[in-house]
Amino acid sequence: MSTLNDLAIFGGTPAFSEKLHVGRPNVGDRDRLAERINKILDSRYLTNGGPYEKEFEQRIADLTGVKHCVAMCNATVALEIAIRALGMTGEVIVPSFTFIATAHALQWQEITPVFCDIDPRTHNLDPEKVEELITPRTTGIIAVHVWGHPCDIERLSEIAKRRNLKLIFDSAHAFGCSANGRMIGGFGDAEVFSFHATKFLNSLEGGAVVTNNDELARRIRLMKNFGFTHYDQTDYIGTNGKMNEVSAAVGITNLESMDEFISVNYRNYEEYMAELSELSGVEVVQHDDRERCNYQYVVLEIDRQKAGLSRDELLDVLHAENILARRYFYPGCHQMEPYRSYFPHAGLLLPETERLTERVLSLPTGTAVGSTEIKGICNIIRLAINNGREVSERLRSNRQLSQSATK
Ligand code: T4K
Repeated sequence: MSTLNDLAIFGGTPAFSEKLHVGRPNVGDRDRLAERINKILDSRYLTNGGPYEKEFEQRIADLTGVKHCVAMCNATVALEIAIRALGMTGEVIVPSFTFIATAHALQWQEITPVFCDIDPRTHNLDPEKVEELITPRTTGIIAVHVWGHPCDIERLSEIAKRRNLKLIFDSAHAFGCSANGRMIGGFGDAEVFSFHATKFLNSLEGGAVVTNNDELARRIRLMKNFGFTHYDQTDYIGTNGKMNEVSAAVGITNLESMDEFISVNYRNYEEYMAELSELSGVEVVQHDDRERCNYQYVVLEIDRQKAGLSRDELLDVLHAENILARRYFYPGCHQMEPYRSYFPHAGLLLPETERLTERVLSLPTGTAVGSTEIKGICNIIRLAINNGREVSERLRSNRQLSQSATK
């Protein structure tokens, strides 16, 4: 591929015959998994606190160095339960630059998510802005370790303590990552991991709350099982947040391949860095090599001025080649319903979020992607960016032509 006419968006053949996805699941040893699934079927113990669920919880607790791990059916329900168990009410401060589940877990319980801006260098909550948003109705903060990069845990913890607020970390991206050398999982009142198919470690669907607080762990454990304290007795409201045995078996099996997943992700990330770091207008978001990281996300920031074309134009170019890059996270939560209608002016307080959501692009990585694919993806990005203004111009005139054809 060497000229713009070779690009699929301008009539060329797509570079990949099969679609390349962001979020293709990492799959561990199939034989081990099959053995475990057979054991589950033989035992006829499929869910409700089975042996694999318990083993998975213990392994996560050991790996993160946290006292309690409560496995759940997914991270959204885990967040909802942690929020309720901590007694959050009224208003809770969250980033808008996150997956919508962080905000929905609050609104679902009629708690108002108050969207806070981020630090453009880290993409995480800006503690100074958090402090400005605290009102008498505020009961907590939910911070997100975006891309597995730790938030400013120290300052957020200090604010939470001083202002008497609960603090949860949404660590959906951060399993296997560290902050100042300590594994993520033991910070704040509780942290929540996601083991969804697209995550670094998957259990098909799954999540967990981890905490060092004994009483909180006890409450969360009851809440995920309808609040049952004994046969035929509930002490308070609960829901169904349980992880089934097959999910736990997948989680355990994948844990055994964790080092391999990290090394593949790291190799991919290094390769993207080497291929793209010199390109004007493209910045590969860097992971901090001093911390442990799962390297699950390869994220670009596209500077429209320098690149000559916008993030969305580059996205169109890539999609035409069957490279299904994703705009994580676009738009900000405050731009999605119902928040958009509830808080139509929220954007005024979120300038960094609004700027970043227009620039970010996640690229395919993980065990389904190798060097050949990365080279192919980067060749296309280079061709498009090196001719940014011309690509942008041609896309604009193509859009105009198709608009006038439909009139
Ligand atoms: N907090 C944060 C910060 C999060 O990022 C998330 C989830 C949560 C909380 C909530 O966690 P969970 O309740 O899900 O445990 C995807 C994931 O579904 C979602 O889990 C994730 N964040 C988010 C960042 O990405 P979508 O709607 O973009 O997923 P979807 O279906 O478009 O899949 C993404 C790509 O992955 C597709 O192009 C295809 C590929 N894929 C997906 C699945 C499910 C596969 O190749 N195989 C698969 O099985 O949200």
